[in-house]
Amino acid sequence: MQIVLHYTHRTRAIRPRWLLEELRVPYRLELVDLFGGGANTPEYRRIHPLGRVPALEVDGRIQLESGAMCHWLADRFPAAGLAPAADDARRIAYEQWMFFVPGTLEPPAWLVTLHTKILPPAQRIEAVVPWARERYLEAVRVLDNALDGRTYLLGDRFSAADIPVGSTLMWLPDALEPFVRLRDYVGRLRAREAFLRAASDPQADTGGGGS
Ligand SMILES: N[C@@H](CCC(=O)N[C@@H](CS)C(=O)NCC(=O)O)C(=O)O
Repeated sequence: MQIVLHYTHRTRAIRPRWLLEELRVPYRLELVDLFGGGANTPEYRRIHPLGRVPALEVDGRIQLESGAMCHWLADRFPAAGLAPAADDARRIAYEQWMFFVPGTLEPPAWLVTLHTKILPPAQRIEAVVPWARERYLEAVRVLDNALDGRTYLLGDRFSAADIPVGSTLMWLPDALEPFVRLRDYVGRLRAREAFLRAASDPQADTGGGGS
């Protein structure tokens, strides 16, 4: 099986890269110069019609959406034990957390990031920020409660659901200040060898942690 990940460092593309590192399956990174306009070429738009990253290519078939990539890859390589089987009782929570990220956690986190860091100052709408931060914190509280007595979202074992959840929590570290359980959880995720490999800059001579 040939797996190619169209990748830009320090983007959501870390999610499938992290999962591939957890799985230890061979793959190739195809670097996309997103911030230099490299995703906005006709060639790249044939891969990702929106000109975004990541895009996953498996034997020539393309998949978009980082969450779908985590979901599919974990099911495709069951021996790694990163996704409970459909008849496993933990699958119910697993599906929930996988969809919680694009549906509930990420939208307000993205609004805060957009209107504080990404958009040019003239385009930012300040009034959006406290509202979005409160919505985000509501979702964060749900996760904090879910981790009561658990090492990872599903219990003692790391699963693929920890990747989209954990990588999104890393966007706004200050928001986690009051949540000791979540801070410890993110610390555990950051210390994983697969995360450190996935967070290393593929263009640097030596690796290093990032988000
Ligand atoms: N829901 C998509 C979001 C993809 C996305 O927006 N990626 C960002 C990088 S984190 C991007 O390529 N942005 C470029 C743009 O919006 O033009 C996913 O999770 O894969």
